[in-house]
Amino acid sequence: KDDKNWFHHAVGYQIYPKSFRDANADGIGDIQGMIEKLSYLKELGVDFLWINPVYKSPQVDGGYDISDYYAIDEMFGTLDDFKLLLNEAHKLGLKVIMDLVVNHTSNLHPWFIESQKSRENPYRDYYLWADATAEKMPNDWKSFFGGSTWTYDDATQQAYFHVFAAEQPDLNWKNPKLREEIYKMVRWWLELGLDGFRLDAISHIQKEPWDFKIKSWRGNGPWQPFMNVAGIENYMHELKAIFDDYGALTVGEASGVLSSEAANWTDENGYINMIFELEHNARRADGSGDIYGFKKVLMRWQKDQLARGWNALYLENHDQPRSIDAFGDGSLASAKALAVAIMLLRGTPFIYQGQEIGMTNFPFSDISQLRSAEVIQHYDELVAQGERAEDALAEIVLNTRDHSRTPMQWDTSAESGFTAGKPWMAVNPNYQTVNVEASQELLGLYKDLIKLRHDEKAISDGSVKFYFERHLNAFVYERDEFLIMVNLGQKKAHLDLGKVFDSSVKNYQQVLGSQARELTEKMTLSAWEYQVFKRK
Ligand code: TEU
Ligand code: CA
Repeated sequence: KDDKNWFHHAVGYQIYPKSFRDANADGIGDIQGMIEKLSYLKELGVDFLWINPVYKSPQVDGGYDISDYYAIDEMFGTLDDFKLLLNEAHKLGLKVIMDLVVNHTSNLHPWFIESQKSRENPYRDYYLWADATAEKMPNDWKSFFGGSTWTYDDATQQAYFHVFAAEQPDLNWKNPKLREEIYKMVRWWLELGLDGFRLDAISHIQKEPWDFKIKSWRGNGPWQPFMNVAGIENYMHELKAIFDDYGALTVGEASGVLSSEAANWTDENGYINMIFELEHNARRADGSGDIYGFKKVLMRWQKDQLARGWNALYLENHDQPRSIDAFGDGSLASAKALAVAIMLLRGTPFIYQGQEIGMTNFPFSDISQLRSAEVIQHYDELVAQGERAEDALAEIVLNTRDHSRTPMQWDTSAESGFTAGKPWMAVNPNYQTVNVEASQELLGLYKDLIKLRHDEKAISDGSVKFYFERHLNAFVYERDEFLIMVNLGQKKAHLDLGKVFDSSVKNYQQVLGSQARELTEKMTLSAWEYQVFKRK
């Protein structure tokens, strides 16, 4: 399995280190904790790990504000711990990738501290500065985290640019010296033995914030001026050359790259191996997921990258509420149906920690239980605008990313076996019934699905074809000799295969299913039913 397309039959597992396992009882997950749990991951059957940022950071944005790219934050351990993790993972045949966060640094990175000192400072041009006054920013662009993309700095009477928090100033990729520094760092980690990167917010690295004619509302929304802007291809080519040197595995968080353009990023000549699309996460006003929208987005990405290109598949990550509540109805049956729906599509699936045991959203009842700075800021803004505290809380709780950041639920012991101390964020009160020991049924299904990806060429490399595309909640697709049918809802789904299906239903046998069944021309799928059939 040493081919360069090894990721076609691989499955990734995303670890949010702060909440995975705390080995030294200070309440914060750490690298030693990850090492302790490698055997669990090996047994699950995944092939590689994506570890969220453990770099040195003031932690304004969960470690996505890096103050030293070459150091591990003390709260997680040391560089030696990290090397040990790499070593132990590699011994088990698990590859490891980390976030590459190079759209911005922390405002406490030495480059920015220098940059802020004067207009003449040699590091000034590592960031994006423009003339402004305290009252008037250079343009009307809006940051992802609310407010202007500019923060005025009185000392030099200019403003600096940031698409996320003010503590995350954007780097100036036009500066060749900056790029050299970044490339040196990328090589350094690959030399150390890291197997690749998840490229954070990579589609934002190119922008023209000095072009004051570009208004924020251009095309489909306020963020267009810094989403996949022309010129980005030069930087991506330079990065690709490094990735190629090391055979690095790369997955880009590249919002703004349309499904129709994605193959240019991910095919044989593309910059990276695959892209996380962010479109399928759309929510209704009540915070619940839009299943029909979910289906439509996934089908479009699958089709647009069928002739060329490759998908990254996921239900959850550290930025989204838990899928069992967002797209499911909180039931185990819904978690299982969602697992089958996503895991057998064409692409590389990523499982987010806790998804495999059916972890749920957290019943937040007080603002003090939340941790994400931008959510708390949003709450404060709502209250300042006169909203009642409970209404403001209800609004942010609908889709706060804190839902997915609570500690991993290992067992029924105190604090769910996550820590022997006091956890940095409360453990979900349902840990007595939702934990690794108690959730063997869902875990078993994930293991079966991973095994299918490893063993069946049709699932790893086969084609994909969809049926009943306009059905509101039945998700039906064919991967060569496999037929996957999932009811992503509580309402029965009546499907007349006889009308659309080319092959004879008699030639199929059940591989997996939420109940024993034969394939027939007329099928009625019950609530959250899933079926996987294989042609004999
Ligand atoms: O998220 C970034 C992110 O979601 C945006 O790039 C996206 O394009 C935008 O929200 C459009 O919908 C990543 C991390 O996953 C997140 O945790 C960090 O807070 C963020 O980058 C900043 O580094
Ligand atoms: Ca710890």
